[in-house]
Amino acid sequence: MSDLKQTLLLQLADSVVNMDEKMTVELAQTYIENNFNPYEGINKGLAHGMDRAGELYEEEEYFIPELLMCSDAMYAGLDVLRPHLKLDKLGDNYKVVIGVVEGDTHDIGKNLVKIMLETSGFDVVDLGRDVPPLNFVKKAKEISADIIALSTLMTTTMEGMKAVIQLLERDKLQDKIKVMIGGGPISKSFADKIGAHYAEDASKAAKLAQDLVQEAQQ
Ligand code: B12
Repeated sequence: MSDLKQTLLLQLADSVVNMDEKMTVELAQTYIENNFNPYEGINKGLAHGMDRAGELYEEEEYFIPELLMCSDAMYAGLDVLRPHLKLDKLGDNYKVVIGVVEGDTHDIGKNLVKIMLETSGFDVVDLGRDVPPLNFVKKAKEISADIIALSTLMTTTMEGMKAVIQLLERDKLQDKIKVMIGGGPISKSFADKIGAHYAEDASKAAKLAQDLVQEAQQ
């Protein structure tokens, strides 16, 4: 990786951590003017900055207002990088229903996963956050979705993911509609336990979704 790119990625992350919206926008513009890869700008720059802000929250250096200003900076940077993401064509119109499970309002990670899925060619219906299990299944049936993507950042709301799978099983749809899950407390072993698929970050989520729809075709 070139030194300039490496430096800009670090500065992008720093500007998110420093809650500096204006600087984040300027750096994102410089990054794009140099023709660097926007995916990496998002994942290794902006999202990495948000991860570091999360660590500061855990260390009680940052509190809720700081985190919200960090996320404003991240979203401002996303507005610059996002139009430069190349749209992949998957061929068929594969559909994903995405949302944050009931009881949880953390949606930064979900929004990043959504962007990566859209740029991978999926049609994504976003149900937002604090979504009851039944709503995922209803919407997935209504649009004949291939995948339901569930996000949660809290241990207390993980069970909502299992509830979605149980509803699919009730309707005998578990083979037709794949469920992928992610978020801070989620692990592969939890996913295996409830019969879901797992990816740890937004770019891996997009790759997983592509694998799932291709598998279903074979
Ligand atoms: C930012 C943040 C907030 C923001 C949320 C803003 C927003 N609109 O999202 C604010 C300040 C509002 C907030 C509020 C609260 N928070 Co908070 N918050 C965080 C924090 C610091 C960072 C989360 C984040 O955005 N990370 C950055 C993103 C990019 O990462 P990510 O979400 O993990 O997503 C990535 C992957 O996980 C994955 N992924 C995510 N979703 C999905 C989905 C799929 C399908 C896949 C495949 C992958 C995937 O891809 C993403 C991108 O790479 C975390 C701590 C932490 N370090 O995680 C606490 C944390 C999640 N919060 C916590 C708590 C307790 C709360 C509150 C209850 C606090 C309170 N007392 O009011 C409230 C929640 C109220 C509610 N019911 O929802 C706890 C949860 C503890 C638990 N029980 O597990 C944490 C862990 C902090 C802590 N250690 O105490 N919070």
